[in-house]
Amino acid sequence: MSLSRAFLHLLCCFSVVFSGVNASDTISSSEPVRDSETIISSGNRFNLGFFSPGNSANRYVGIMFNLPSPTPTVVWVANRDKPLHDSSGILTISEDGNLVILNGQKEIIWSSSISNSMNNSTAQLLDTGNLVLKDRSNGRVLWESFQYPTDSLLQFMKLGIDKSTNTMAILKSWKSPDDPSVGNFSAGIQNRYIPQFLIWKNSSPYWRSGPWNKQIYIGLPEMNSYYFFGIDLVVDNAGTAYQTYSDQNQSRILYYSLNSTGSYQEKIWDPSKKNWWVTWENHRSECDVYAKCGPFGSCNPGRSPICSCIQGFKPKNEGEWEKGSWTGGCIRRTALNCERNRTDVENGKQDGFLKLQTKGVPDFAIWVPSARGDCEGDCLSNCSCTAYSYYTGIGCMHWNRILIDIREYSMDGAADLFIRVAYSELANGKKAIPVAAIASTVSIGSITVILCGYLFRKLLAKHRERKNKNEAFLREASPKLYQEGMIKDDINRVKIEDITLYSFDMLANATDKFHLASKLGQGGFGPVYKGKLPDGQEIAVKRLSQSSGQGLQEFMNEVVVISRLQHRNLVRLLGCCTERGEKMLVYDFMPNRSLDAYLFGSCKEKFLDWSKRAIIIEGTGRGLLYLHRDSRLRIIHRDLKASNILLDEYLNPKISDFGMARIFGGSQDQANTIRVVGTYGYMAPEYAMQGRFSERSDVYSFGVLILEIVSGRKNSSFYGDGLTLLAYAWKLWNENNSLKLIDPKIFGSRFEIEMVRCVHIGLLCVQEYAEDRPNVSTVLSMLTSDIAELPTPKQPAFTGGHASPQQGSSKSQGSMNADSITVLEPR
Ligand SMILES: *[C@@H]1O[C@H](CO)[C@@H](O)[C@H](O)[C@H]1NC(C)=O
Ligand SMILES: *[C@@H]1O[C@H](CO)[C@@H](O)[C@H](O)[C@H]1NC(C)=O
Ligand SMILES: *[C@@H]1O[C@H](CO)[C@@H](O)[C@H](O)[C@H]1NC(C)=O
Ligand SMILES: *[C@@H]1O[C@H](CO)[C@@H](O)[C@H](O)[C@H]1NC(C)=O
Ligand SMILES: *[C@@H]1O[C@H](CO)[C@@H](O)[C@H](O)[C@H]1NC(C)=O
Ligand SMILES: *[C@@H]1O[C@H](CO)[C@@H](O)[C@H](O)[C@H]1NC(C)=O
Ligand SMILES: *[C@@H]1O[C@H](CO)[C@@H](O)[C@H](O)[C@H]1NC(C)=O
Ligand SMILES: *[C@@H]1O[C@H](CO)[C@@H](O)[C@H](O)[C@H]1NC(C)=O
Ligand SMILES: *[C@@H]1O[C@H](CO)[C@@H](O)[C@H](O)[C@H]1NC(C)=O
Ligand SMILES: *[C@@H]1O[C@H](CO)[C@@H](O)[C@H](O)[C@H]1NC(C)=O
Ligand SMILES: *[C@@H]1O[C@H](CO)[C@@H](O)[C@H](O)[C@H]1NC(C)=O
Ligand SMILES: CC(=O)N[C@H]1CO[C@H](CO)[C@@H](O)[C@@H]1O
Repeated sequence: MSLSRAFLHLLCCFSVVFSGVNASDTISSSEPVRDSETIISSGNRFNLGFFSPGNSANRYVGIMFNLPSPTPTVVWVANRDKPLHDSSGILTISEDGNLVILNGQKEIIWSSSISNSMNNSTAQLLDTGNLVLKDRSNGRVLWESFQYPTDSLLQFMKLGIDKSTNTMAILKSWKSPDDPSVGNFSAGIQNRYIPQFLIWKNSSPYWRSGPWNKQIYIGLPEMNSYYFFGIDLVVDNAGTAYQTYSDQNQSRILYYSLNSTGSYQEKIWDPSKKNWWVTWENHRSECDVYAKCGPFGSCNPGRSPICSCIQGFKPKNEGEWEKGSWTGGCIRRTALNCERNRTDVENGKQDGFLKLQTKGVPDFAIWVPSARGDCEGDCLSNCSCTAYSYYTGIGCMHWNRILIDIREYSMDGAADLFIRVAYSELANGKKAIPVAAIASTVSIGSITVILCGYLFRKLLAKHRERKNKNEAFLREASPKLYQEGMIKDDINRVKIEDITLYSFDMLANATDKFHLASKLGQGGFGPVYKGKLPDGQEIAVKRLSQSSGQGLQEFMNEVVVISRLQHRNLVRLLGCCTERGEKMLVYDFMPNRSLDAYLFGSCKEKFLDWSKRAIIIEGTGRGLLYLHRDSRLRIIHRDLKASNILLDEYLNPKISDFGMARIFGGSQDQANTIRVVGTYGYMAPEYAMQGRFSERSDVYSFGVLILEIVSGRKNSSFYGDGLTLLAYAWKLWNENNSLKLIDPKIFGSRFEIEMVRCVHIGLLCVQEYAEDRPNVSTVLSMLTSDIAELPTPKQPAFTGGHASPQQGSSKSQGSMNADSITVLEPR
């Protein structure tokens, strides 16, 4: 009974896809496609046939992913504006060689409309999802569906303008999920000065990616990491500018589509859930609407109100602005000198630039062929130039007159923007850093990491001397600015490529002379202070204590290594200070502190629900994967733990403290270390016992972390019968009772299956033998359910004995107790 019902259900699901399958993937006049028929591409990725969208009864011809899903995922529609009203339609090749849809009366309701037609052509559905019409005699492609996209972007499709074929492809949304006719939104590549991805609502801009810097769209700093698989933009002087993508992983099904309410999404097929998983979408906050805050207004979704005028500007209409009507934007507080009439009193004082940090650049950027050092001066010399920015991969950008669609980011990768203001604004704006950041940037060209390390040592020895030299350099490079005392502040920050050296005085001032009140906590190697730079930027200063074991070499290691690593799940190192025998590291400040405060603190308002915990687990995994695999350096963290996971304002996890990371040579995957570092409780047995570390020892720590996040208990806390977390988790696992491990605060939230799955994955990570543990990419696949069947874990390490409380804070092998050692036979 139930079996036959299941069978019926199955039949029902699959009938959409498999009914009346044509053996071939081609259409010709003798082999047309009727309403009840389907053709399938040679590799089974796509099919083509008639369908009815949503609740509509109309019939359309479309190309769909060939997936076992009850509702087809349509990626292309032929007759989107001309539906058939019954099932008498037929897709065939007409006498003039065009691909056509005929209705029951044999009237042409849609045609590929090639004028110089052949009378012997054939159409084929390729495995890329492209339907091509070819001349059978010479194989020439006459028409292809990829040149006329609907609302979906598939791999290898060219979105934008291709001058070589003189075609332009843009996505046009459906009107509604029930109606594929052309809707209000469209998306494509705009190539005005610097190409960018743009979504239009009707014909006005609606959303903007920011300019392409030959690697990413700079308005999407998150592109630096995981999303946007293999996107590339092809640009040439003839006017070609199109975007394509090709996913390295051919077994993954990934595409982009623009839905009828203007949401552009990246989706990946989840075979186990038989559903699409939205991995990215354009619209994540109110600020993701074009020109939300009007001219010279800046949008920050984390702020209330979200709009503010950029420095030196005030609301055009105070009353409206207060009421939340921001589209009027802002105007200058003080007119620019270059705009004034010569008779004016304040004459003579040059305009200058204010630096706005990590802003998404405004629209209408103009590329100018100026060198880095000339970008500012060239802007200053033309009164209509209101701002400039220099971005690696693009070069110098200028803006004329109005600045619109400025967004602020909490992420790495956004550019700094320099806004032209009157001299008096420079002098008044105490918070602003005056010009010259570019001038003071000691540009050493394409310096390598190794050279950098060498330079550092030199710098340490000769810092004072160098500082004087810098002053001299600046005086020479920019005499006017120097005289006006504008660059004094910046001498305290000398930039070498990505690493900034801060002066001791500056950091002391920023942290109120390292006052106890600005202390954030005590890390492994010394106290961490919160500070505020003169330009208002908040920083965290880690002041390494002299007594710490960390030598100069390790310190340099950390500085050079971390500053090269950029990922949304890693804390950004801004620079360091090595004056007066001090060693200090300057990081981005993370307002929401570390994960342990949330997990183990009693604070009610700091409660993390399951979805946040899941995001933290996954984000941490991604950060770790980046360290292990995706950064050019292969880095083992070696001290991953809850207190090293910091949370940004949106509670995204960021891994911190790479002080103990080591750079691996490409071929090595395991190394011996002289001194064992790390935190007991998170250390893998082979590392704790023998100092052998590898990616798998980080996986071990990650496993402990997963179990802590799910259970809300510390690794060191003890359960009823004196068992550690790991031992307890293992005991419950063997009793088929993993549910009992779950944090009571999140229990009962209908995600128990996911939680138990996480416990399972955590246990796989902490298995005693490193070879048994999965690598991080496998762990991530398990977490995201790409891998449905999980193997059975073996016994974890450190579960043979009872932990003793003294182990808590020690961080070397000296603290192993006898019990554990008997369990852990060195191999
Ligand atoms: C179409 O086919 C007819 C014969 O079937 C032939 O005479 C004619 O030249 C062909 N036209 C083209 C454009 O190939
Ligand atoms: C069309 O082309 C095919 C393959 O080249 C050939 O076999 C067939 O005879 C042609 N038909 C006509 C009408 O020319
Ligand atoms: C499309 O735009 C028109 C006119 O602006 C509006 O009336 C309609 O509601 C819009 N449709 C959708 C789906 O947003
Ligand atoms: C490729 O994609 C498949 C399906 O999503 C996934 O199972 C597999 O882990 C991916 N492989 C890699 C190397 O990411
Ligand atoms: C389009 O996608 C957004 C974001 O996922 C969603 O909120 C919206 O409902 C979708 N629109 C339609 C018509 O499905
Ligand atoms: C400069 O002078 C012209 C004509 O004398 C006047 O129209 C303009 O408004 C003046 N500009 C400013 C900024 O005062
Ligand atoms: C200033 O910039 C504008 C806009 O790019 C340009 O049209 C104008 O020629 C420039 N003026 C000078 C003096 O270079
Ligand atoms: C630190 O603050 C003092 C007094 O506020 C000031 O005189 C000094 O210039 C500041 N030093 C730096 C490097 O900002
Ligand atoms: C910390 O996270 C909470 C959300 O739980 C958020 O409301 C708060 O604004 C964040 N704190 C800061 C300082 O950003
Ligand atoms: C746990 O479940 C498995 C299979 O579901 C079973 O073989 C095993 O005996 C169970 N163990 C306990 C302790 O109930
Ligand atoms: C991770 O492990 C899986 C399975 O053992 C293997 O197929 C994959 O290549 C490994 N990935 C990396 C990046 O080492
Ligand atoms: C055994 C032990 O307690 N190990 C660590 C558990 O995690 C905390 C921080 O989350 C560390 O301070 C402990 O040393």
